[in-house]
Amino acid sequence: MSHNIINPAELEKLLNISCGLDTKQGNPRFKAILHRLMGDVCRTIDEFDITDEEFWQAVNYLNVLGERKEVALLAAGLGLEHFLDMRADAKEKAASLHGGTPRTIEGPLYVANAPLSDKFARMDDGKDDGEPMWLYGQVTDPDNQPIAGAVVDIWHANTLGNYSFFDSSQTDYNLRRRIKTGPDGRYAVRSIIPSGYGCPPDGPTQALLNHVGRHGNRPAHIHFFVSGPGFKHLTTQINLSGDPYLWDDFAFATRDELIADPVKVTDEKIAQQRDIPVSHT
Ligand code: MBD
Ligand code: FE
Repeated sequence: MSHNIINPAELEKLLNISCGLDTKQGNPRFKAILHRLMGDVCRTIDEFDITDEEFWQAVNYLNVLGERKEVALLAAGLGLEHFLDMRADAKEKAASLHGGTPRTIEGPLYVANAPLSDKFARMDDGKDDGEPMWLYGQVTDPDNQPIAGAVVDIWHANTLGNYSFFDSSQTDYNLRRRIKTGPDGRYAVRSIIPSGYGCPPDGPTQALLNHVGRHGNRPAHIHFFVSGPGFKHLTTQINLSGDPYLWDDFAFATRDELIADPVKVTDEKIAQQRDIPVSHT
């Protein structure tokens, strides 16, 4: 590493003009943030003596990242999306507002307006012969009282780890459903057990991960948005236990409280004991 060769005052002069600090025009918050970021970029270029070739490589990388629509994927892989969760958790803790199911990242693969149904939904289109999976849940308020009419928006990957709309081989909204809770706050879905996700191997996110010696895999997981009238929106996931990437998620989304341990139901009696509505198909 070399030392900085640029005089800080000269850098400041440039940044003041390039970030509009010398004018009253523009948005003050935006200008302050841009000024901070640009200062950090310039000092990094100077400190590491970044070559022109490296600079243009970075420019090209950002163009490819946009072309491939992988900006949000890289943000997840660099832990930036998890960092936003860390901050939201810290703010809630400071305000003594913690409790309930913890949040975790949304990721880049949500699609709005999935089919909406009451109390139960079948999520898979029947074309993937993955292992059938039933999910049961109850939406409650902080005092554990059921919330009727809450909307649970669920999305997950197929047995190849791919999501509908990002995989032309799947039907629209396959494995994406919104379910409204009943009077007891409960909902249920039938779907198939998802596989873990891997970053596109030929994409710019995986290329960056390779440069830092990391993989781009996520454990098998199921995404949830939960919203109820008058309640704060929850973004969360469950991760399936037993997955080799459970605690090695490239997007840092696993949390102790969000691990689901699937029970294999092979026996009608067990189904009855657990009150599993096997007649729901
Ligand atoms: C996913 O399925 C995902 O949930 C995240 C966070 C990143 C990439 C793919
Ligand atoms: Fe996902």
